[in-house]
Amino acid sequence: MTRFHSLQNLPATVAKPGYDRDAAGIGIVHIGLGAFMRAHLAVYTDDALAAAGGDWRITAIGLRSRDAIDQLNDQNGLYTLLVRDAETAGRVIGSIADAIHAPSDPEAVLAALAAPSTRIVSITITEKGYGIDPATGGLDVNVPAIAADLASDLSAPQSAVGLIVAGLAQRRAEGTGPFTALSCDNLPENGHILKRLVLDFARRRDGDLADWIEANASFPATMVDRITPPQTEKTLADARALVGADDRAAIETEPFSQWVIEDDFCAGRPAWEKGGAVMVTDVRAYERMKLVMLNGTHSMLAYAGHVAGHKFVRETMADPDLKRLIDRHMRTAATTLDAVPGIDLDQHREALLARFANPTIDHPTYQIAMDGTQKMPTRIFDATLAAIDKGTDTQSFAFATAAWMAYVKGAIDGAYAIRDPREAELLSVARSAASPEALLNALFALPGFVPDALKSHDVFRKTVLLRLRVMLEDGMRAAITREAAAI
Ligand code: CS2
Repeated sequence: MTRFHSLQNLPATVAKPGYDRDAAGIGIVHIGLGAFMRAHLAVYTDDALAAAGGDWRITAIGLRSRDAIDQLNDQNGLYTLLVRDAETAGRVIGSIADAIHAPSDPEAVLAALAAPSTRIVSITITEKGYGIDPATGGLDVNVPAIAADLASDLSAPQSAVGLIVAGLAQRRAEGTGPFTALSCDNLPENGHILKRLVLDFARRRDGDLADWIEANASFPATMVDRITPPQTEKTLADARALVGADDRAAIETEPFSQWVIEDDFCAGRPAWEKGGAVMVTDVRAYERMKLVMLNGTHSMLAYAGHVAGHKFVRETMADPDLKRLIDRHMRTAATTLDAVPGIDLDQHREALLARFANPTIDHPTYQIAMDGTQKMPTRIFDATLAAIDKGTDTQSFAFATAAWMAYVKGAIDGAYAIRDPREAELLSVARSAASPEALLNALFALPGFVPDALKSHDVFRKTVLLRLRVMLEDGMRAAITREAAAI
């Protein structure tokens, strides 16, 4: 079968980009070439180009493996997006022009960041890619890529923050205007966090540069949402069947998609609202809703589900007891929220339950379980503190916290790897814990992890310990059944 690389000879059933790719210039540099970006930002941009034109095609930058980069470049940036529902629909996305592997071609990366045509630098690097110091919220100078960049001449930055500062420094030196740095990751006030880290990094090197960035560049916050499982052999086989060629960059996703964006762009932006994006002045309510109702529930079901033997999210929804806990978690999370403009939280919960149950999506619980030390604070602990403040129920947050601890214990017993940037620390503090209480104390004591107000909250600790004891002594299955029976 020929390799997929052009829009010619595509079956009529496959939607194509609605614009002339060659006529549209590049205006976005995107750091982090994962499946999520290809199912989200690249699709909104494809729609914006079709509806309103402009030079907004994307140069993608990969910081780690070069696989996705080679796959895309061998296909002129084209790839198939499979949308999984009762029927699987296929669409070819044309918004990515090319891709660069930063470790092997730093000059090309800096040239792209400094190019006057580049007006937006967007990023999807997951929570751990930002180099946030969990204790201060500032830059973590102990993160190897950050430390290396701070000590270097920035000719080959390894971190996203380093790349953004290097690009802005070169633009300032060359008299080119700033770009907008656009965070598209699951962090509360993600753009504002990015701004803080970029200014922290720049100020450590050049105070004038930091002042220039603060005065000229913009860092809007965004809420991003689309469940995007990893590419599998089935993804590739279905894409081949749909486009009639060998597409190695195909990805799959769900029909639902949401993007709420703080409309603060210092050098213009694509008409993303033509693709359904919502432009607002304040994203915080939407972000909080997303982080605690979707991502928080994901973390709870991922730890309980993975330890109980459920491979995919849809399987946790087919488990009647766990489904009750999932519904409860969303309801509990919703009680911690203030009103979200235009959103009925009950309808939102119903829609989330349907998305999680989508029988055509193989979203691994083990994938969601990754990076717990980066996810639990914003998804579970912040919500717990909000519930305590509001005097609402925290049982589900206690269950989620205990489930994460049971997941860590399972890794100590060798069942699987934890997959967490603080894995070594977790294993060393937890390995010697001889009882559920000792394990809880050791994990609660992890520096910069559990907020102090929660660490010292005896009632919450007790409710976590009660559940952890059942999980470790009777097993996760028994814990899920007992918890569901008590609702
Ligand atoms: C998931 C998210 O892996 C995870 O942590 O909770 O990737 C989630 O699927 C997306 O945020 C959905 O928009």
